[in-house]
Amino acid sequence: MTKNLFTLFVSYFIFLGAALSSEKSNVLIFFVDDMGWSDTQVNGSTFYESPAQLRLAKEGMAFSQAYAQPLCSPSRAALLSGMYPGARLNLSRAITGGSADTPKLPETNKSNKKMVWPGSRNHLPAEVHTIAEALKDEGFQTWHLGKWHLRAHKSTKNGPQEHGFDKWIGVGGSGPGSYFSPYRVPELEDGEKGEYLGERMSREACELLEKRDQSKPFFMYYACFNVHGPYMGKDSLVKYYEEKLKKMPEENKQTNPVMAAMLHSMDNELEVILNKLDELKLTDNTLVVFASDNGGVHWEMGKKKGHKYKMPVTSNYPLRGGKCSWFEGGVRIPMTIRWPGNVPANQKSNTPVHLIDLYPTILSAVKAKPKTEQILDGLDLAPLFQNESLQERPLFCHFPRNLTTEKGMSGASFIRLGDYKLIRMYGGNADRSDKYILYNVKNDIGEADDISAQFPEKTAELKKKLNSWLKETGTLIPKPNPAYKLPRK
Ligand SMILES: [Ca+2]
Repeated sequence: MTKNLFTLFVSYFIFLGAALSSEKSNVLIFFVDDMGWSDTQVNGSTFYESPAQLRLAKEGMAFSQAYAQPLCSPSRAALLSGMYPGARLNLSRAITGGSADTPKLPETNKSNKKMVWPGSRNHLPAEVHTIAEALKDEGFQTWHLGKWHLRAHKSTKNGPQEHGFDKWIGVGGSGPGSYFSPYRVPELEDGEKGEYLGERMSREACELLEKRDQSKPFFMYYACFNVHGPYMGKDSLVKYYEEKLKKMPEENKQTNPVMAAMLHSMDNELEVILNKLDELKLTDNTLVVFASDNGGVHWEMGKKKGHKYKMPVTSNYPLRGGKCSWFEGGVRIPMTIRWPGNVPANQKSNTPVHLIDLYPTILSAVKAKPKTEQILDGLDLAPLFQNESLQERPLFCHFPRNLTTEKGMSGASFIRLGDYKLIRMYGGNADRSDKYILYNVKNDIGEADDISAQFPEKTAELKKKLNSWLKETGTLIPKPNPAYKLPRK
């Protein structure tokens, strides 16, 4: 009898152990659109209010040097594929009607153009094994909500359903038609007139969580519509920030009440979802990632489009540039990971990391492996969660387009290694050869001083590394336009 009881006892623990070890963490990625690194209290904003992000940072690890691509589509491709999309997939720009099925480098350009720029892909190729597919293979239920922006303009192919998602609610392109119903978002039913998009999407997320199949873990990719244009905030919030602005000290550089209202609403969406995880007792077993897809919009929102204020959308200060640029203001993003019991609480990591790291990090978190031959450009961030250092590696960006957000700057590729960032600006010299610029982003976060002449060895070392990477990936590289004619004087 005693022996039988003992056997029963042991079997129970073996069973329990097996059940626990086979229980995989859920994964939730809350991915904001166009939110700058400085657009949060976590990184020091005093005008914008972000209590849910502060909570997440307090309960997890906030990254002070996380990188994305400079635009929506390539960042979404980086996140879902785990690869550098500009170099590996020639998907380097936001998908528009002008993007191509198979991008090429044209032979020539118009005679008034100095350079020939490569095309950019208009979809996430079907052969990419996305993180959603990888998690589906591991038995996850997989949901996409919100903005997709990874299929050709007006196409219904290459949507979430072809990239591993079981369910999708909204498959948005660049931005919603409106933040108040009717929304004009593909595959999202309109709500009652005037319903607010952020509230609707977070409610949909909560319903998915409530109605989930409890026998399976879930992967929720919440691709938030906020805070991309059109710039529309809830009236009560806009009024609140208009009043708050009057009391802000002189040195405050973020002055747009509409953006403040949109960021506030986005933080509410996060709060609603985090509260639902609490209520359903899912918090302890869910890895939550909060991140943005590119820097803040630092140019003016004109009044002509119905925007309330003629002023910059946000300020990325102390960073230079913003969305659509390779300066830190365009590519450095807020990012936090919370995973109770696995990621230490209330930690800040200054290690440079990238959206491409999320794929291997999530795979390792759910004890899965990539496919043989699968290219993953990032690293598993697990050592950082153990307070160990991550192996030093270069981070890259390939952004070959004619850039217009800052005068005198053109499309470029860059490498970030240690404290240094070397940029190869295509056609950046007077003779249309490529110009190399070096910044120490630790000492000079605003990228004001090109130190390439002072540090020729560092410049040469990084130049070599950057150019071998570009060669290795076989990507399309801009070239001087053979048809270019100097304008007549
Ligand atoms: Ca974006």
